[in-house]
Amino acid sequence: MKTIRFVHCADLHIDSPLKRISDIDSPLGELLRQSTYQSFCNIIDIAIEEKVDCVVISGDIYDSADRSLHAQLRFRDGLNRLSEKGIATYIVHGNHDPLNSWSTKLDWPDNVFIFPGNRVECYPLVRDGEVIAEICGISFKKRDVYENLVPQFPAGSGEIPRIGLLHTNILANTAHKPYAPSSIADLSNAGMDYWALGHIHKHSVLQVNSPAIVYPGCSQSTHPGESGEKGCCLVTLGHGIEPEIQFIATDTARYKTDSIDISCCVTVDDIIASINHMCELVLAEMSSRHVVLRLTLSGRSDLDSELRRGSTMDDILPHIRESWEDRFPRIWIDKLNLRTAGTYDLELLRRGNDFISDIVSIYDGLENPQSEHWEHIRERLEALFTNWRGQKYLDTMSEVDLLELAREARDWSLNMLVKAE
Ligand SMILES: [Mn+2]
Repeated sequence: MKTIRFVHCADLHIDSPLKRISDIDSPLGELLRQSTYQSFCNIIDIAIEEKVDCVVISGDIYDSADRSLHAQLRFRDGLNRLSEKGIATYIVHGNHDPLNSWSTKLDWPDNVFIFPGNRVECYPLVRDGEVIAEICGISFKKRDVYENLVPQFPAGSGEIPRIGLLHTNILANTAHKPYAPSSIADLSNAGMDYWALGHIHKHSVLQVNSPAIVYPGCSQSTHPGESGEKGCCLVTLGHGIEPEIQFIATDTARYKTDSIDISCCVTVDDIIASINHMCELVLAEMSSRHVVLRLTLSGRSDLDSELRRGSTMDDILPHIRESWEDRFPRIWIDKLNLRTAGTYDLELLRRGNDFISDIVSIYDGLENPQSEHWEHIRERLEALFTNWRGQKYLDTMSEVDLLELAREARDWSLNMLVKAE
């Protein structure tokens, strides 16, 4: 039995505008705007270098349903390069680029298979005149598809590898809109060897075999909420052997959130030096990618009150940005948050007999995760964290995160109260 090799990508969001980043300088803004297309070009390069049999794309090629002709022409350029090398491309559309907004005015290269939206279709993958695999899929015909599409996939003969292409939200994931919901059990019983999924922007292998169920994640982050590496999967699939799934980063810009403890800093210059040091480390870690960094200053420091005075923080940020302006690849500090606290003696405040000591004792009570305060807080927060819209912007919080947040709130309160005395 022959093995096949293919590239699986999804959620390219070509020509996505910048999201949730303000006041970025225009040369870097342009680089970030190009990053979705650059990443797609990198995927095409990998497919050609690796001499794969085909490329499968599991939806959200464009960022919006009113896709620009520009984005479509660029996408077609990439497919042309594959077609010239005899590499077939199989495409389904997702909620961001449903078929009812798909341009019919363009000619697509040979060997490009676009799945219809009204039924599951299966196309053969042919090598040297022989059918070596079958690729089945269905597109979103409109944006809001809330039915489970998996039961429509036909059973196969079991003689050649089969790949299923689908833009879907695995049922349990409440962080994303429940488009075309399905479950691991549904997918496992559909007679596929590999499920090439799209929609969830974080790469994950939900099942390694029988069948493999894979989200490659988006190919390029488009906002600070999507941190970490992004790319595609290079897959080797043969009947009766465990699939080999290799994630390859293709992104050209990356978003990172980090914090710096400034408790050892004696002067504002020390803080600036620490931030610059971190920028240096982050650039080295990102190996030739542009970086958007969101930083938080933390720790107890005598500098706390100085940092909170007047426009100190507003002055530090442009100063640092300016000093990194000429570096390439670029690094940009998108936000500089302040989570520091003063160096007051907490024990002394606790022993007092006043409003401040009451505040400290309330927060001391929160140190016990079983306390009834927490029960109230969790009740209030639940709706926010189980809602898909809330989850899109907020990470799930562990007990440790909540305790950390409570301490932060205590420090904020005490900073204001102790200073006011
Ligand atoms: Mn998407």
